[in-house]
Amino acid sequence: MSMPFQYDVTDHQDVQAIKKAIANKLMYAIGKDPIAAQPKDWLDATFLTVRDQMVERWMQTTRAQYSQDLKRVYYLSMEFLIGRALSNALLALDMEDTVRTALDEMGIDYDDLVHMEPDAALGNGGLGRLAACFLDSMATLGIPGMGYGIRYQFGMFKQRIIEGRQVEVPDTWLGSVNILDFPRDEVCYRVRFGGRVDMDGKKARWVDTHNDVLAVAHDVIIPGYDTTATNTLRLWTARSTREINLSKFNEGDYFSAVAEKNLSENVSRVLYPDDSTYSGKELRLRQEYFFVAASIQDILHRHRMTHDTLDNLADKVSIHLNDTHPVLAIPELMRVLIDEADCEWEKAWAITSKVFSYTNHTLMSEALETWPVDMFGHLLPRHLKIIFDINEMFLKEVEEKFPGDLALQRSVSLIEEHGERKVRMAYLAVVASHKVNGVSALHSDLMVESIFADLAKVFPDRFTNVTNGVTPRRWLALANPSLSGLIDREIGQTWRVRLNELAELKSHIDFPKFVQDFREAKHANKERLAKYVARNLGGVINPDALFDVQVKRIHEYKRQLLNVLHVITRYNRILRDPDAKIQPRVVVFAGKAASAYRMAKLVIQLINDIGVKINNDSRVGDKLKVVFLPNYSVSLAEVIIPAADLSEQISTAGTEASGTGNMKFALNGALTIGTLDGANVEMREAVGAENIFIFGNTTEQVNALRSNGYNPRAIYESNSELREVLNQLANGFFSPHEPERYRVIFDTLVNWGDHYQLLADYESYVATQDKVDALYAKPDEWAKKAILNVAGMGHFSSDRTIAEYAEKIWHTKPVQL
Ligand code: F68
Repeated sequence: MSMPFQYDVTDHQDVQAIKKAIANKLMYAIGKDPIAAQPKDWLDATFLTVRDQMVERWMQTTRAQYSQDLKRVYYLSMEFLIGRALSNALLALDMEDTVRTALDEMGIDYDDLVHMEPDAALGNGGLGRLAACFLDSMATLGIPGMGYGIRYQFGMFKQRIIEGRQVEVPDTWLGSVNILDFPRDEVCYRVRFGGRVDMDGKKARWVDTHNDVLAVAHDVIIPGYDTTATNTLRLWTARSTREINLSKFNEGDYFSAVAEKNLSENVSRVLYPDDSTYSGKELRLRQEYFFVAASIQDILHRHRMTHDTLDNLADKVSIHLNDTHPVLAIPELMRVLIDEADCEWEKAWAITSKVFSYTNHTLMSEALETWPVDMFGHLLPRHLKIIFDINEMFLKEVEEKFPGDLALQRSVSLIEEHGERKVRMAYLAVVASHKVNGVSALHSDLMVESIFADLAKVFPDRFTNVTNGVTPRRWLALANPSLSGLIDREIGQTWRVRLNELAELKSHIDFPKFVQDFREAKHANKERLAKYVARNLGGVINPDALFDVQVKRIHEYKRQLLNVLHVITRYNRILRDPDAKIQPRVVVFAGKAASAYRMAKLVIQLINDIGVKINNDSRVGDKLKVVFLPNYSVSLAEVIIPAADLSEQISTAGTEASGTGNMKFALNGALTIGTLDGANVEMREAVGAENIFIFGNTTEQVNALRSNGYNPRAIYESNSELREVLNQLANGFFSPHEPERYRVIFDTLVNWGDHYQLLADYESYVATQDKVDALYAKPDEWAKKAILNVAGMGHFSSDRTIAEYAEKIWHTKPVQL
């Protein structure tokens, strides 16, 4: 697209100043002569230059936050999936054009440079990315917020696909660029483990701890968009309390001297790469306590700098728990208040239960954390005692409200008593928080009907909903310049901070030129993805085909397999009638499987196997291609999502808490094919039922099948197309060298109950895919519906989400600058 009057939007003086600054950084901070500098050196120098600009804003904001004595929000999360920082910072500071020109004049390509930055992949999936979107929105809205997490040495593993199988490779992101973070050696707290407790009334002395470790802070600046407001993400790294064990060292045993140091520093070594089942490992419990213990000390330290009492803590501090992973912050705050700040138990509890709030992200029982009482008591004896005390007080309250209901008491107890005794972390979170929220309307309803049903009887007003959102800065402005530029031309640029303004696009579907330009923007993004595929996989995909995309963690409940069943169905149809007209499709998959999740890994292998078969079948040609893109990440998502025509959101109804990919796709002009699950339900409301492809059973129908008997084999027997597909899996059609490879998938679906009810939804899914084809054959009608999706996504900005948290839960106000 060429603009008729292109003028230089960058100020010449700014460009010269930036050039000089980058050259200075290159010489004086990196120590490189520009003639000898490598691309990485230029990246670092640019980073440092941009960081200087951020630091001024950062200090201004920090000073204003202190002087206005505002209530602060602390967002505790084991995961922050922030992705690349440089391009995001340049967007926030409105410096992209200036830096691009400056680099260009120095012979450096801006796009090459920003793409060199590795992702900070300190998270698994949706939960971690949500935390990153929230930081962006809190900064942009000026809410005094701070993220606390762990600075893992190894983030989310890198995924390689070797002979169709996932292979995990360590992610050594810290080895490369890490210029945005400020190490704070002086911000350092001791975190204790083990030992025993000497009681003195309700107060205790926690003594004889061992394997203590130091938590050292690293600060990452989080710039707000189009505001001087910035926030901080503080990540903790473990450092041994003794650099090396001197006595062992002196005895000549160098290795065990160093081994001890390594052991204690293991606590921040690696992110647990599992988003579906909690590990139950002691190291994980250590990680959880490590980061909350440091965070609580830091929070109280900051409070005490400007207040001489903890009595007003709940007026000045809100601590938000991102799932149950940081829930140990509750007994930790109680411990500090009682044992160290001489608070009475009742007062400590009054403060604690006003400070905390908790978000639940899953209803799946295998993901709910419960820690064996034995392990817990061994590692955190004082905290276990506090939890027992909280439980005693709480069960008394239950007895008062529901006298004699022992079944209820057993059901809501913080300690699971049958089998090995376990601490129920989600229950502790509910009992100690003043608000508990789910992440979509449906999920929040189900939450109080299922996992928290009995707790909701005790605390009916505690539960609420805050539907997720995504930041439009990264997920539209940065990821999709073609569409962003077009939207700017139509409605101006302020949608970046007021996403509801996208609704103005609705009336523009009547302008053929706009519809045409919209189609061209989508096409450009599809070409960009096709190039990526050619460069990274060597395959050719046709940008004129329908791009049908499912990218997310690989999990049975997300039903990538249902998608596969449809792909094979299409393949069979093509072979059965090679001359029939059929809408060409490219079906794109990406996502990581937890390393121990056998079925998820097998699904990855299956996708690759069917890809080999279908993509190399000359009878199929361009009609169908299957692509598995390795190593799904934030940066890869930024390339894939803008290129999608169709977004697959096909989880079994009632299983996906919200989904946030669904929002990113629709915001980028894809139509959704989805079940009535998670936030899909609200997206349908927002974009209009006629602009989304909904199929399959509802949550009620899913539950009815579960309780009244579900017979997948009967479906298998009665549907011939489905039977053919499943037989191909059973008989090795896609794995001729190992015919038994996918029999377990056949059995899971046909003989072992098909827990996620793929077969129940198959017919409806395939019929809906046929409707998708029919609509795609009318490109303008398709484009208009896609535009109405973009226009309807205003509600799903994380700015709206954060504004709701601030008002309903945190009661915080923005800083005045
Ligand atoms: C990570 C670690 C553990 C132990 C358990 C779960 C996870 C995790 O990553 N969970 C996760 O991503 N949940 C997702 O949260 C999103 C944000 O709320 C939701 O949109 C998704 O529906 C939900 O699955």
